[in-house]
Amino acid sequence: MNREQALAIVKLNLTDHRYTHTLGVVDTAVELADRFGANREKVELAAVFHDYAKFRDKEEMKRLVEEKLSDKSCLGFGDELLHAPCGAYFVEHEVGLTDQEILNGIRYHTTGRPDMTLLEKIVFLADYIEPGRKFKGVEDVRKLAKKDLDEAIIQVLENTIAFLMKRRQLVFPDTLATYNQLITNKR
Ligand code: DGI
Ligand code: FE
Ligand code: FE
Ligand code: FE
Repeated sequence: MNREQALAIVKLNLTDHRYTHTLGVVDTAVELADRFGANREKVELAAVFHDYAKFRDKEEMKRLVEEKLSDKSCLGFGDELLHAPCGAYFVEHEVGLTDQEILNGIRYHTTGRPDMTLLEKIVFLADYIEPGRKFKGVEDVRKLAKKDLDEAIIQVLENTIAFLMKRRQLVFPDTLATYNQLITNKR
């Protein structure tokens, strides 16, 4: 499947705003792939499909996790987490992509996980720094992403965890575990 075919499929599933975000993630992810030496075609497809399930019915996704996914850990930490693992499932079973590296890029794009692959790191980071993002502190992360992938991801995790805690929202354990691992690796 090429970029145009993939984009045509996701466009049907997203709002205009979310589609524009997706185009930004694709461009940013491909740029990061070239900078850090990842497989361009795989990164591109993972980026195109990363938010495929963003607008699926939340109750339908919870049922899907309960009935079809072996990893149910996302349940109970906020409905925003559902679209990542469910997106990977839908992209495999509705779109027909079977490449596990690509599917894992979709699956872990919201929370990260310890031992992320290069592709997973790139999709995770591109989602945060694509040109349409206006988060406080995003410009600092964009600068870090020019030279050090892990430092940039540590900063995304710090910002996201602080954002969640400010709002008294639950922090997914693997998000913290990702942070802890990257900090440990730096020492
Ligand atoms: O889908 P996007 O908006 O492009 O971005 P995303 O997939 O990174 O989702 C962002 C949302 O996910 C945002 O509302 C914060 C939430 N989120 C990210 N990490 C965690 C989290 N929510 C919880 N409860 N725990 C997390 O660790
Ligand atoms: Fe997302
Ligand atoms: Fe994200
Ligand atoms: Fe996104």
